[in-house]
Amino acid sequence: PKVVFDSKTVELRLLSKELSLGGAVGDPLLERYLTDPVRRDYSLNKLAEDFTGFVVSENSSVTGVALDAWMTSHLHSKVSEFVENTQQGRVLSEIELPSSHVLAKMELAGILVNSTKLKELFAELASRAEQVAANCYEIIGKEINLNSPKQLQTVLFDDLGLTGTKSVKTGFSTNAEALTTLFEQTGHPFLEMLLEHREVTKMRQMVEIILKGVAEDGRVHTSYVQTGTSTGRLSSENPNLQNIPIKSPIGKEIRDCFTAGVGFETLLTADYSQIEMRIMAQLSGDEGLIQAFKDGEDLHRFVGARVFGVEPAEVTPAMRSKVKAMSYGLVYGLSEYGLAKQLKITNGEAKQLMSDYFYRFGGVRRYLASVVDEAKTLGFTKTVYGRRRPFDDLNSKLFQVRENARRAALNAPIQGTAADIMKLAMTRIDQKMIEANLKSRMLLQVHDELVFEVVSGELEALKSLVIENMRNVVELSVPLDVHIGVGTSWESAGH
Ligand code: DGT
Ligand code: MG
Repeated sequence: PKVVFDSKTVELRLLSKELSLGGAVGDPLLERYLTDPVRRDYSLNKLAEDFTGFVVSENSSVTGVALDAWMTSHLHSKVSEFVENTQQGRVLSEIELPSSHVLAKMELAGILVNSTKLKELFAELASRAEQVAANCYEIIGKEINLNSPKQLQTVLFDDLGLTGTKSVKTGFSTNAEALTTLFEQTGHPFLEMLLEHREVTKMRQMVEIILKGVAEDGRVHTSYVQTGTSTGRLSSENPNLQNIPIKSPIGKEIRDCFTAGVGFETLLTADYSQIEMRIMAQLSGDEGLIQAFKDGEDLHRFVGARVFGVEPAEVTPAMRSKVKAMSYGLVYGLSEYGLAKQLKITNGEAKQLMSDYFYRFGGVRRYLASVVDEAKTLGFTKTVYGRRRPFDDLNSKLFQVRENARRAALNAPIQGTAADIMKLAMTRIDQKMIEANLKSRMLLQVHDELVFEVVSGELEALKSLVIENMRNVVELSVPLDVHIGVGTSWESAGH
C-alpha cells in the first residue's frame, strides 16, 4: 500500500517508462479535493501549511523528495480522517483513485492531430479575422482596436449613438453578452461584424493553443485536472480539449483534425444521451419523467405533450424546444427571467410555462426545493454516490450571492452524479478491455463523451464492450442510453 500525492502525475511518469504504480491507497490531493472541492490552490506546500503549519519558504534549505514525502504522510493522516468523517471513503477508493490511473493512461496516449490541416485552418481563421476587422473599419469609417472596451464604447455609444442597456462603471458594457443583446435590439451591421470578429479570433486562438500542444509524436496529450471543478467534473488543460464547440462549423473543422493514429483503423465515440435528465428522473423520483424514459419515447416530445396538454404527435417543434429549454434550465437553476430571455418570451409567459411544467412534473419541483433546503440545513449537497459539495452562501444577505449559490446547489448533485457515473464507467471499461486483451485505447473524456482509438479487427468487440459497460455501470430507475459513432476523425465519429 502506498500513499501518493497527485498519483495521476506520478503514474504518468512511470507509465512513460513502462512502469506502473500499483497499490495507491491514498492521495492527499484527491482527499483534500473531496473534502474541500471549492478551493483553488491544491499545491502540496499550501495544503501542508494549512494542516500542519509547516511553511516551506522559497529559499528554504530543506527541499526535495524527502520533504515532500514527509508532508504527504502528515497530510494524509489528517485529511483521510475528513474523508471518513464525510463518508466519502468509497468515492475516493472506487471513483477518484481508480480513475486517476485510467486518466494517466489517456494522457500518455494522447490523440493524433493532422497538423497540416490544422495549420491551414489557423491560416484561414487568421485571414478571416483580418477580413472581418476590415469590414468593421469600413462600416465605422476608421480603424480602431476592436479589443479595446474603451474604443468600442466611443464608437458604439458616441459615434453610432446606440443606446446600451447595461451600464457599468466605465460606461456601457462591451462583453459578448451585452453586445449580442445590443445587436438583437438594434440590428446594427457593425455589431454583427464585431460579434463575428470576436468569434473568429476566439477560435483562432483555440487552434493556436492546440497547435502549440502538439508533441513530437504528432499527438496532443491534454492534462486532466481531477481537482478542476467543484462538482466532480474533470477539467482539461494544456491544451483544453473539452471546450471545442460542438455545433459551430469552426468547432467541427477543429474536431475534424483529430484522427486515428498509425496502427489504428478508426476512432470511436460513445456518449451518454440526456444523462442530466435521467439523473433528474432518478433523484426526483418523478413518475412522469421516469415514465418518459421507460417508454423509450422522445423525451422532450413526451414532456411537451404533458405540459401543453396535447397528444405527443401534436407537439410542434416550437413546443418541443420550449420544454427542452425548460428541462435543461431546471438542471442549471434557471430562473423565470432567464428562461424568458433564452426563449425570447415575456416574463409572464415564462412564469406560466414553469407553472404548467411543475403542475405536470410535481416530483421535480419537490426535489429541487428539497435540494436547496437540505443544502441550507446541512451546508452541502450530495451526489448519488455521496460526493459532497459545500455551500456557505445560501443564506447570504446579498441577493446575487444567494441566487448564484442556489443555482449551483441545484446543479451540483446532477452534474456531480453524471461525473461519478462517467468515472466509474471509464474505470470499468479500462479493466474489461484489459481482460478482453484488446489493443484499442481510450483517448479522451469530454464530460459525457468518450473517444477511443480502434485497432483493426476490434471494432465490434469494442463497441459492445463500451455500450454494455456504460449502460450497466449503475442501476437507476431509468435506463442509461449510449450513442456510438465511428469515423476516421473525431468529427466524423461524432453524431
Ligand atoms: P435532442 O437532441 O433535441 O433530442 O435533445 P437532447 O436532450 O439530446 O439535447 P441536445 O442533444 O440538444 O444537447 C445535449 C446537451 O446540451 C445536454 O447535455 C444539455 C445541453 N443543452 C441542450 N439544450 C440546453 C439548454 O437549453 N440549456 C442548457 N443549460 N443546456 C442545454
Ligand atoms: Mg441530442
